[in-house]
Amino acid sequence: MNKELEEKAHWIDEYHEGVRYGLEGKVILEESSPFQHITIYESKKYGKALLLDGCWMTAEKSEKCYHESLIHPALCSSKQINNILIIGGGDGGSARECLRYQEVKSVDLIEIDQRVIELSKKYLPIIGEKAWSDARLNVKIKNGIDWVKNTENNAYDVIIIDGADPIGPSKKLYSYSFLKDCKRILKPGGVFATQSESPESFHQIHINIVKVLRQIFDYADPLYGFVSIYPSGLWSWSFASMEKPIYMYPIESRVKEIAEKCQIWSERWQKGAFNTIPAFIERDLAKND
Ligand code: SPD
Repeated sequence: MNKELEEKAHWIDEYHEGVRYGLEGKVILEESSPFQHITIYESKKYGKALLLDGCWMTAEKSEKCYHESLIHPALCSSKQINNILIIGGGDGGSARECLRYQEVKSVDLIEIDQRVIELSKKYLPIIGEKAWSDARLNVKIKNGIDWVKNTENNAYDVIIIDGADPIGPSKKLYSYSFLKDCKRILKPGGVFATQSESPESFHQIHINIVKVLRQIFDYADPLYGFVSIYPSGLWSWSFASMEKPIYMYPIESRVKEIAEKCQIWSERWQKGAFNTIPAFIERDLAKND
């Protein structure tokens, strides 16, 4: 951190149910878009960071924990990975991870808030990296719910939901009707993936997401990892498919292509991450309600 920043250092906290999750640093920019309040922050420990409506979304030095965990279990296992849909993901990190695969022919990134993309490109270019100039990436500034509703059946090999928390504008990204539409537009042999909150800080929301996925798809399972800047640090991502839980079984050629480039994800890590389900979560998921 430079001297000027050192002098002005203060804290930003995400508040959640009587707990604060904070980083020391300095606000670089704050503005309100038509959709949300956006903050760009320079933190002492994790580098530049993005907050939406006061919640941590990403930071330069912790984003790999999130993006690798969301993308690689899906892309390593889907039968085909020609066409990928990302809903949200305006910082570019999910697109970057998808585009590491040679087999990927197109990635449609549907982000509702143009300012998130503009500010991420300007202040967090290290996250989107070369994805922004990759000819396979199609960015559309649109509402993801409408996009999915208006897409024909069996359109995508992999669907990734990289949304904000299910409060406010992103709530519908976790609803039964939206997720049912996602299944409709997923090709047979495809994999669906979504961030699914912290089993500790957002316990009931996490349970609800996995249960809704299990109502819609034949198989759905959460995987657990860490994102230090998020509430509790413990985070989850959930994967769903039809006929077999194929997301559990990475395809060897893809593992070979990708593993060396990853900081967190590996075949071994993924196996453990699906298995570190806390006992009380397993019990809660088994309950009928
Ligand atoms: N509390 C954070 C929930 C996850 C939000 N998505 C992060 C976007 C990173 N591309």
